[in-house]
Amino acid sequence: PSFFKPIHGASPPPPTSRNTKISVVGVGNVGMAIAQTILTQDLADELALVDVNADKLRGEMLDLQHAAAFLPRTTISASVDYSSTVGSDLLIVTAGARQIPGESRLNLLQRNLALFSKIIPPLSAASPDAILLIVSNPVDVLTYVAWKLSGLPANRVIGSGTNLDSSRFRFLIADHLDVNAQDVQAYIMGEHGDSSVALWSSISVGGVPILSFLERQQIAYEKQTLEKIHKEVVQGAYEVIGLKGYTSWAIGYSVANLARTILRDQHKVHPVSVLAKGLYGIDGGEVFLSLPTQLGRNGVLGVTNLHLTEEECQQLKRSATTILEVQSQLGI
Ligand code: 6V0
Repeated sequence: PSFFKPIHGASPPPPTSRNTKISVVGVGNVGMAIAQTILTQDLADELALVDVNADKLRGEMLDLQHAAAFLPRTTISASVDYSSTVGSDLLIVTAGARQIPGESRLNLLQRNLALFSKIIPPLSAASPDAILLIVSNPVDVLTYVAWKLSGLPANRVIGSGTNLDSSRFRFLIADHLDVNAQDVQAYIMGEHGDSSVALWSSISVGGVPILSFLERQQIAYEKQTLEKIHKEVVQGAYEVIGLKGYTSWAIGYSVANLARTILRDQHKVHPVSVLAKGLYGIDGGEVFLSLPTQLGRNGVLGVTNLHLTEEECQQLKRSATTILEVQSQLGI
């Protein structure tokens, strides 16, 4: 029974455009931070949560549903079954095995590979038109794995990559110069991890290129300060994990920001992990790493053609080699 009565002479509803549906796989710290940011920012009509832990999953779903009176209207569902994700526009994967003390990164990766071979095929089969966004670590290798397992075209498989690292970078530069982080244009490229590359040559604040400004003003080129800032970016995640056990809020905002650009077709540039073969001189094989990428409703629309210094180019190639070495040990 309808709660509302139709008014006199009302016409039948027009053919509606479909609801926007986002699925989040893995409702741990990261998945839930992403889910709640998506809800508060009104990015989806439907939110489907998936995890293997049925009790935690139902608990998280109810907890979010109970906020309905304070949030934009979103239908929230939760299931251990991937069929609940059918027809998604965006699939976000945060499921991952945690490192056991003493376990090598490679062993952890092997376990995550086994996990992904269970998760990705049913996900992409239920939503063959979706954009697949990988967050689980090591994100670059797992994005490559997800691309292979999903059968989706490369433009529709993206890793959250250095979108978060770049935000940490912008925050630290802004803090150092006492400006707003949103006015700082600065990118971290390459691997989301130890071999990431800070693009000092292209940093600008409010349209002013920083390095040439400092040189023109004959302010001492603070190379050590710059290197310290990059180190802090790389150490950032370890520091937060050391202090609170995991990272969640910044990755939640970072991924919601990507969701907005993709679903609202914003054509914005984000440093995210994409198939980099043939770009920026990366020619060693099929590798996903972060490049400044224009994103929209069709996923990757293109990669920007930034001018890199010779040193930055070499660092980026080294980052690609690091990822490819790990990939070659996987046997896929
Ligand atoms: P967590 O809190 O352990 O959550 C992982 C969740 O995955 C748990 O709820 C599990 O039950 C669930 N899970 C395990 N197996 C499956 C499966 N087969 N299907 C569905 N769900 C499953 O981890 P947390 O949320 O802290 O981190 C998740 C992942 O995100 C890890 O790999 C992190 O390293 C990674 N991060 C990536 C970042 C990035 O910038 N790319 C940033 C932060 C964390």
